[in-house]
Amino acid sequence: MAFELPALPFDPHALEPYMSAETLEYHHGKHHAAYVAKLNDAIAGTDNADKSLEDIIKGAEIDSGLFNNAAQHWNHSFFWNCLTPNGGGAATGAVADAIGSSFGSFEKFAEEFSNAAATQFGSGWAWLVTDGSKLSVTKTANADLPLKHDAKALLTIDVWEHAYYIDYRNARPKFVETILTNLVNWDFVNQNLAG
Ligand code: MN3
Repeated sequence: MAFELPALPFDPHALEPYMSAETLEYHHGKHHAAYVAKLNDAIAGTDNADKSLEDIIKGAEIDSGLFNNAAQHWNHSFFWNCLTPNGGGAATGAVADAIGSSFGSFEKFAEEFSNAAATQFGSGWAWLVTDGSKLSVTKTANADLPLKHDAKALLTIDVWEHAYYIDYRNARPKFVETILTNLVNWDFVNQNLAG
């Protein structure tokens, strides 16, 4: 079964002025779409054609073309759900409690997460993850993701330049701060913690 580009979970203009429709037109409509198309080309007629996306990622060699396109399809599908209009600010629900017990305070978490996003050298992702008991912050390069390291992703920010260059030029820290302040979908993060 071929994979399909998922529709954005919000109107392309809904995240303005923090993330423009133009950014989403390129990031979702061109970059994410290209990962899906290349993934489908890579699995067509192979044993992977009938596997789940997660099983393809777990079985693929890291940094291979198959891994990169499968993981980037997973990462972007997850990232869109991490964003919502009128989101951001302090965490809510069970995630707020888990952040408090794991990091000491929301401010300490935000500092650690922002630092991971800012210091990921080159393309990659910053993550809030859980090992089943404790929450922690990680960063990965290129297409790499927590699933490949036996951790469960709760929240991510894409820090590839294509994620922010149209709206923020080279100011990656401002992009990250804006997402944390205005766009994080804490309901989705809570679903991931509970699921
Ligand atoms: Mn991206």
